[in-house]
Amino acid sequence: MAKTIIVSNRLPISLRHRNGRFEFKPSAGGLATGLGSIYKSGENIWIGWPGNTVDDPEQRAEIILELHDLKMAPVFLSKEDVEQFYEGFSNETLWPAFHYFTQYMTYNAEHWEAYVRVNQKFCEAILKKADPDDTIWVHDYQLLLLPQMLREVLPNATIAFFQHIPFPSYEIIRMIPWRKQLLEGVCGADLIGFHTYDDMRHFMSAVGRITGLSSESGYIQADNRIINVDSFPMGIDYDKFAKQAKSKKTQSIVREFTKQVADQKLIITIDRLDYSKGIPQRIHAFNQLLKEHKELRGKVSMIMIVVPSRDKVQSYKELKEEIDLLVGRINSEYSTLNWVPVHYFYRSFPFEELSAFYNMSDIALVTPLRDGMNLVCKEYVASRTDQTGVLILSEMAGASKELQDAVLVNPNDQQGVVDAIYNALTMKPAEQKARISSMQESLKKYDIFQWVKVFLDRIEHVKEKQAELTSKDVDTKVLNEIEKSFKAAKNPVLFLDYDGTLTGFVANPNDAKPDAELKAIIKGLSQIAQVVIISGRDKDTLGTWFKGQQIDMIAEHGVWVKRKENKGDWELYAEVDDSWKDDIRSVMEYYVLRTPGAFIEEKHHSLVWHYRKVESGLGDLRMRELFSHLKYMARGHNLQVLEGNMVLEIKRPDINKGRAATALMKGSDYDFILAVGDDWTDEDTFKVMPKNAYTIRVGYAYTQANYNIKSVRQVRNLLGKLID
Ligand code: GDG
Repeated sequence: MAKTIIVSNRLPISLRHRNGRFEFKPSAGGLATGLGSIYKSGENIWIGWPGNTVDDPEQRAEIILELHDLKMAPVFLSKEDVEQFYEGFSNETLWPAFHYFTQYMTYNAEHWEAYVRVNQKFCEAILKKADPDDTIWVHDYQLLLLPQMLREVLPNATIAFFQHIPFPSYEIIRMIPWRKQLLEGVCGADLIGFHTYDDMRHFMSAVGRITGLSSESGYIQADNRIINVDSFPMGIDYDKFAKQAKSKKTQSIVREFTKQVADQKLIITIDRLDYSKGIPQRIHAFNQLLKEHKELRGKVSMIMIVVPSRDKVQSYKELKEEIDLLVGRINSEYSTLNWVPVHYFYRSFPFEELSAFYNMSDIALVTPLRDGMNLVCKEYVASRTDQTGVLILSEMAGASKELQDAVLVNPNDQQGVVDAIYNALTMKPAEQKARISSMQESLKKYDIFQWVKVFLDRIEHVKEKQAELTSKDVDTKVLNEIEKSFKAAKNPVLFLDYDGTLTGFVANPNDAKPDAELKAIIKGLSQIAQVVIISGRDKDTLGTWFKGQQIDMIAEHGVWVKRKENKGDWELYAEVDDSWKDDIRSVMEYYVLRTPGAFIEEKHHSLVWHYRKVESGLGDLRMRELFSHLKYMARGHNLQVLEGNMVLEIKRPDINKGRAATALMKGSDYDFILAVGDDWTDEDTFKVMPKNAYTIRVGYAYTQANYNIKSVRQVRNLLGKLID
């Protein structure tokens, strides 16, 4: 049976040296709990770094055995790997970039090489355990290259990726010299998840701009499959926090702690040591509060827990020094014999004590400058057994998108934070309860278990969608069948769209003229079958490009036709009334003036607004504006507005390729029909084809056609095979 493999940089345990021996300490983190039911069942396994370097082969063997019993497998990293891959590229390049701290980014080629090397190490460790149809769920920014590395060896595996930290704007991603490799690495996955919609939007935009892959409504179209990108806001183990807060143990700690702080109001802050968490800014705001509101001195204090982290990285060392200094300054300025403004702890606490801190604090001040999600704020809400308390939450944390009942602040707006704390201190209990209980409802529903379930269900959904598409793939079997039935036919006809089908897209439509290979294919086919080029192009262009070829041509989606037997001119296939054009053209011209790179193409029966050469993003924006403008006008003129590949076209609704193809086939008895096209205009052709026709859509989009084919190259190969 196929199994599930969880992969993350760190295993959900810590390996510690103690008196020459190793000890494992399990991690009680949210992710480890949420995934517990997954990796502990059946043959499933969690692969990752145990968090310490082990050089002795005997010790390694021992660790492998012990971890095996815990359903884990280690990836051993050398001291150099840790310095260059983990502290280096992961934490000095990617972490600051992804949190918008570009001033801390380093661009070190050696670190990059180590990143590639260690991702490869992970890949090898996984390959030792994985079977071709397993599901592999990769976590976080340390392993961005891994999905593609795995895909190359296990093309049919189910690979998913979730990023726990933010994904920044393209403007930041483009600064990284290895951006393309990183994005291509992630795109090896079938499902890519982020905490918020903004993260996913940024990712899709970066992929489009940097790798050139196109995407629509959360689906990226890769070469031979679709990739789903979606947002999955991670939850916490709600019941665990709610239960712990009520437990005897925690309540006795609460009593003991509160005795020591008397009846002061308490503000809790808990973070890993990190510049993204906005710790100094928070101390400044608290300092300002005490300065502005003298009456609060002696009555409110802040409990500040900073969990040691990455203290070997220079920027973290400096941050620690800055925090020490600021806490020293505020405490020395305001403390009295029975009151200190900031109770500062640079260490972590056991779970029961953490729970007590949440439970006894009147306010949680969670003000990161950037945070993928932030679980501390959710844990605070879950620990409020009597539903009082106020959560002050930064707009820059992913959690703020869900927790709209928190008091939301911009962490850079010091006065805003000061005012928020003041308001929180004076907030009426009824309002506190209304806010906390509404947040509790939502956190209960979307807890970590629900998150895991939704993510895993989505993986299945993507695989089903992919399967639907690949079942329609023109594979060798289908190819042989088409060839065989073509060769047996006495009266075959081929309807071939031009742009995107016989030739690729280029920035200037006039540069897409047929090359020597294509001309030879068309010539070869025309000697053994009836060939119909069916295109949206204007008749003059088609006429020039295929001059001398023994083929039929349908131009402008069916307005004009040129039959090979009537050697002469083009015939009008549809009556054309173009009195509407002047009005529409003037509107389109206005959008050309506002959009550098856009231009209008005039066809006999339609006007086309092209934006392929417009700055990406701007083109889309203007197209949407023009679309709604034209839709409004179209009603008056009885016209149809259609969105194509980087174009917006407005035309008469009764003219389409389907109608033209039907007219052309009338009276003939074809015993083989092939229709190939790549966009919505070709769907009209596919729709009217008889049941026994072979209809093929280029690219992996949903279609009425019977088959999908990967690319123009493949179309040419198919046609070439028919001539052989
Ligand atoms: C990354 C992303 C995203 C803290 N102090 C103690 C303690 N903790 C626990 C908290 C909480 C966890 O650490 C911190 O989680 P956060 O989510 O707040 O932050 P990161 O570590 O930066 O996590 C973040 C997360 O991944 C998940 O996707 O939310 O945005 O940066 O669970 O409870 N636990 C104990 N004692 C402590 O003193 N026992």
